[in-house]
Amino acid sequence: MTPSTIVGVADLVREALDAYRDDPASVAALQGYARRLEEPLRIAVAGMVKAGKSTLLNAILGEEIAPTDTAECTRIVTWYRYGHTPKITLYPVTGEPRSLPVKRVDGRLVFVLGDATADDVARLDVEWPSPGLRDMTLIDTPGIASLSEDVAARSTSFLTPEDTPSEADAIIYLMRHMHASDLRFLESFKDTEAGRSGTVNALAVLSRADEVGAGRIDSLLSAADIAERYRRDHSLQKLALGVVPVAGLLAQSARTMRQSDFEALQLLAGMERTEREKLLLSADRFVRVAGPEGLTTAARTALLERYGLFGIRLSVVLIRNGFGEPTPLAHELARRSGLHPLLDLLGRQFQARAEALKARTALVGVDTLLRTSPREGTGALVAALERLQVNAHEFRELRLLATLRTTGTSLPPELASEAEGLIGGWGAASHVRLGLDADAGPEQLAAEARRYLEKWRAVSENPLTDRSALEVCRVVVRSCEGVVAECSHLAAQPA
Ligand SMILES: Nc1nc2c(ncn2[C@@H]2O[C@H](COP(=O)(O)OP(=O)(O)OP(=O)(O)O)[C@@H](O)[C@H]2O)c(=O)[nH]1
Ligand SMILES: [Mg+2]
Repeated sequence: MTPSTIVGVADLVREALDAYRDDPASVAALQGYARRLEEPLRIAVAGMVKAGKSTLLNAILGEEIAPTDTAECTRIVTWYRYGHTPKITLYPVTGEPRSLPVKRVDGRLVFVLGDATADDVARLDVEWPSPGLRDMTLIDTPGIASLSEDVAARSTSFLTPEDTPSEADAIIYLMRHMHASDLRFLESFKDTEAGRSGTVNALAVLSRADEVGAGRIDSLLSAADIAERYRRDHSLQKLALGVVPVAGLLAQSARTMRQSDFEALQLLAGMERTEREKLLLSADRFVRVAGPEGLTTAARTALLERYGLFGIRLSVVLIRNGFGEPTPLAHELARRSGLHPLLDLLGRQFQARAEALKARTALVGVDTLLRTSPREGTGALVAALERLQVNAHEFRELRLLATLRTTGTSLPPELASEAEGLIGGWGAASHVRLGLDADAGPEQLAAEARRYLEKWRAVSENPLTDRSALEVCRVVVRSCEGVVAECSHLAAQPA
């Protein structure tokens, strides 16, 4: 993002602070937007009840901290942000925030609410020294479309509030099947957060992907097929930047594999084949039927909870095929869980354009304030805001991306697809825009960007190009110029 846009947005917030200085509520909101610009990008993990949100959050961080399957705390919006030392703060609906003891059972945090119930808690804030949190704050949210409307309402009012920007800059949305309520939610996230700026800032995850094929060893292949179908589904395409299948439980446990897990899996792999197949026939049998010597019922239950039947079956196959040490096995399981493509998308779609997404949230906030509480003398602010929205190239890219994915353009499909890549639709990094490998050198990048620049200038000057496509051409040309400038600058620097 060009520094001028960030500076422009920060200046705008400052000027608004001055204009509303006698209104404490507006000042607090504006100070919040200003702080958000300085903080890491906020990414919420959302989805229906038991979609696997907390488990996936742990998998992304590579640590089992977020509690899963606990009755009370899954109803509370919980923030995980970077801190040098672990610290938990409870923000009640009314009253002063207070610290909670940092208590962990089996690795996971246990929130000791004391006399308070989930209804009394506005949010929990966990500071944690997890490297993954250095450049993103993750927010675990209660399930939407819960049986309890009250729980669902907490997430919707948090993620898609009526008259303020969303607390999250982007979301990872989990779904086990595509449901009408999933689409409705994504629709409202898009409308609230980005409606006026027309942006897509959600990634969809086909979660608990190992369960798609009832835990069969090819479950993830079936899940990949379904995800591909969703990806091509027009109603989802315009709401999410990508759809990836992830077996979150496997990813979480693989990233936190313990020696005792490995030994238990080794015992299973060493069993006689027919005996093992009988044992691994179903989750129920796995717990009920006696296993190999040394693997108690309690140990089997624990293993099943951590890896699922799919994870156990896959581990056994892998161990039998030569993965004889915990670390390589853990890496292979993580790789097969589908987590890496998600992390890759997170990096390309969210983190690489974090500044633009944060700036946009701030603009939505100031815009809302100016519209809902207009006052004399804010005309200049309105004009400055509009100028930023219209002219800042990052916002033009985000808007065009949404257009290409929704209404489309009059460009031929192959050009539209090329435009989508060049404006950062597959990721904001230069090599991704140009469709080159990550190790492409600056000279190669610059040459390729120049080639695209010339091509798109020609498209825009071609009399056959429809007028309505000219704005697309302008944005693409500007994006190419940006990449040329950046890469030429890099190429000119001593190696
Ligand atoms: N087989 C399988 N089970 C999973 C997976 N992800 C989560 N689970 C299980 O599903 C249950 C719910 O997981 P959570 O991560 O707590 O789901 P959640 O969406 O946070 O649930 P709520 O916060 O209560 O809405 C737990 O028993 C998990 O072990 C997965 O990828 N595969
Ligand atoms: Mg949860």
